[in-house]
Amino acid sequence: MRPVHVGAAQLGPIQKAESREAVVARMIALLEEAAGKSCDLVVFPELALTTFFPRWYMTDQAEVDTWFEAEMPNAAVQPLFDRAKALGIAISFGYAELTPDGHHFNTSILTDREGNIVGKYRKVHLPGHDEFDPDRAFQHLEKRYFEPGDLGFPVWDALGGVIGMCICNDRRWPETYRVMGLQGVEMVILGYNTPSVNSQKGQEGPEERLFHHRLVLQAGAYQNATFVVAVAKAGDEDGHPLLAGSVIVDPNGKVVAESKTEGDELIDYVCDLDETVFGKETIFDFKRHRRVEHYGRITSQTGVERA
Ligand code: ING
Repeated sequence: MRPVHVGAAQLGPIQKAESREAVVARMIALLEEAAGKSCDLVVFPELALTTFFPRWYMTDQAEVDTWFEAEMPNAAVQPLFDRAKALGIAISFGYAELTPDGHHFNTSILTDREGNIVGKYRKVHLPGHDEFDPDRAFQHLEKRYFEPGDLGFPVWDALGGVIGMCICNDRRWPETYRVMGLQGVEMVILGYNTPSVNSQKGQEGPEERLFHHRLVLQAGAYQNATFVVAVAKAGDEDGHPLLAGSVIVDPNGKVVAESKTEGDELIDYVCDLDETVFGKETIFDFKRHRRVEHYGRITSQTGVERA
């Protein structure tokens, strides 16, 4: 048994006018609830400190940068780090990272139980577009405000196992899980802010979005014999609905815990990392079954080519 009691701390909506301090207080309340359940790790959503600002078209870089954190931790989030350390709980959350040399990333971090940052990931698959698109019901300007991540898909030895991170749209791409799977990942933790409606296809609503959301998580977990913990920022942000559906998925692709609301809600599960071993030693024993001599297109091509 290698149990990791993980808490998925779903956040309800964060309005554009809401302060980071108010959000951090909500995160600490979920952390306290997780401590009451003896969680070892608490995972918060993507861009957990602010509203999903990529929905807003901005031309003034100074205004854009107000949504970013120039240091981590910083004064606004220090109370969260302090409380997590006091409770001996590792945490992970997403935020907009502005580096000292002026780069902008959609980032997540992982701490140890003493509040030290031990892992950082920068979102690789940026969805959306970089210029105002009048044909969309609403904007999704992640390609405008962020650069693609430059850290790859690392994993870390933490909490007695092998932990990896990704962010939101990354979960839709099988390469994300497989690169971590090829490093022996046993738990992938991720946050997401997913609009409930497709901005380019209005008839694609929450039911279909929820179907695709669960599909990719269950596939990623099963095909790499890993737990997957996916945590939403959910609910109506200034009139823009975000999908809930936070889930914990086991290495067989089964959903073992799921949120019921669109608000601040903690779900939790004791993940025995030893449950990943059977899949890794049998059906997904990569070294025994993979035939890399036939996979060249996956890294030599970006788009579709016939040759
Ligand atoms: N949000 C969405 C996501 O991948 C999206 C964007 C939704 C892309 C549905 C494609 C289909 O969940 C973020 N922030 O990536």
